[in-house]
Amino acid sequence: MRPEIVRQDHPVVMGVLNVTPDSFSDGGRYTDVDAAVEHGIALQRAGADIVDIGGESTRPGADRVDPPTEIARVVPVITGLAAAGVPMSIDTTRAAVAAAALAAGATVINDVSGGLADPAMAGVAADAGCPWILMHWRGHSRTMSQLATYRDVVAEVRDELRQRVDDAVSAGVDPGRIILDPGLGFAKTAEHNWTLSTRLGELIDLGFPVLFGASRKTYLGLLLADADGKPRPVADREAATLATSVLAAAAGAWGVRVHDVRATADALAVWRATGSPRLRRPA
Ligand code: PMM
Repeated sequence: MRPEIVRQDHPVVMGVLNVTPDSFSDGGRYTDVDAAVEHGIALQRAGADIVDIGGESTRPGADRVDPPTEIARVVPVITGLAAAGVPMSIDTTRAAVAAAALAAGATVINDVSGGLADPAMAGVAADAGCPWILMHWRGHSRTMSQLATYRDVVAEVRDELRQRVDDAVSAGVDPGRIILDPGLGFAKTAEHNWTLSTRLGELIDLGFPVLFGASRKTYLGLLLADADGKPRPVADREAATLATSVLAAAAGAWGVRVHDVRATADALAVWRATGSPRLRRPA
């Protein structure tokens, strides 16, 4: 296990490796095990501290896959990357998938449902004693856009994440292994994402490391829409993603989850070389 990754003091770079046919950015590119393992190794060489392996797309409207399919997608890739010494998280909402991934060599659970989707997940995390990323979530991909209603998105995300932490700790999870994530784009409109980005410090104030996952998401495409209102294509949102990563680091985020690891590592190197400046927050 690598619980020390929770205490790492520079922004952790988490590289995305989806072994799905339908994820919005890299879907279909790494369904072949060898290609996926090769890409995972390349992500580590490019500067990823950890590679996040996902076997089920969480893009809005995506259909669910059954657990054996999800396991069959991720386990061979995790086994190959573990043999190459690449640290990995498993991006799943299912306890059975998490357990299989940990047995194959993953060392962190990345649960976009924050423990809500599968009541057995907390037991797996507690037994493994591994870091557990609890993301803010209100429902599966098919329904989440209807759940994007908030009076104060930051206050509600903060309160709901605090509840997820309380549930995890009651189930025996070590609070020192918990990482939180605002869940950009999950039951959030573009405006919600911007508000959460602007007030990220209020989530960091909960006292847990915070992971920020903006990479190539729809709200960046909308920000950069052309004169006809056509969103910027996924592959052309990288410069905007880099800006979000540097700003998240400056706000005090523990880590960023990104597709282009090398560009992110370069941008964060510039941030560090200028003294890791922190954003000043209003009093
Ligand atoms: N976003 C996606 C998938 N997994 N996990 C965490 N912790 N945070 C995120 O924001 C997040 C995630 C969706 O993006 P992808 O399809 O590029 O993986």
